[in-house]
Amino acid sequence: PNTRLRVLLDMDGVLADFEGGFLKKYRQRYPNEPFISLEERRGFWVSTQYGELRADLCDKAISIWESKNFFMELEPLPGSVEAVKEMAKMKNTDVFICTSPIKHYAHCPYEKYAWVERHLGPDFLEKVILTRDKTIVSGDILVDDKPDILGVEPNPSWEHVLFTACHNKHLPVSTTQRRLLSWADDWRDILEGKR
Ligand code: BVP
Repeated sequence: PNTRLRVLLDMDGVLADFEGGFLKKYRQRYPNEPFISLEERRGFWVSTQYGELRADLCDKAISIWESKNFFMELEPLPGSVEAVKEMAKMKNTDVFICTSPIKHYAHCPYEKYAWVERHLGPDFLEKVILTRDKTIVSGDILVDDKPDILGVEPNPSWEHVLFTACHNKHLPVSTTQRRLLSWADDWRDILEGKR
């Protein structure tokens, strides 16, 4: 029997502040356009909500995360770097970063590796999984802020723990899906419960 616990951690919205980084750069680049505050964010897709605000704002939003240095310059979310480092040192625990790059590949994949090296150290580059389909990756837990994680595998091996973000905090609490409210929440207890 495998006694080790395998934890998969999403990057954007769990380790790196995608929403905060997006809003800051969107407002800098488009100071005269309307924007959606983090309090008003609803739904996972930023581009969809901007497109609903005004049709042309969908492409303006996309232009932000397709720009060079967007992913590289994201700030770590509070406590994320410390939590990952502590988790990776825990006995019988394997931690991987499981993240979906955007399809505009000019900068994003490179910058995701650079972010990991900078904030978590070069040894962590071994732990990066870039995939557009997380259901085919096996693990015990996937911590992710996206409410619906779908792909070709109908029964993924992991339990999805929903990481609270501005866009998902209003969703009704599911009876089946557990939440991690932030990195100050009891992630250690969630891990222990899966062993
Ligand atoms: O790399 C992120 C940004 C991008 O999707 C990826 C989500 O990856 P995970 O967090 O699931 O690993 N992204 C793209 C859009 C719109 C594209 Br059109 C968006 O609105 N929000 C978003 O996060």
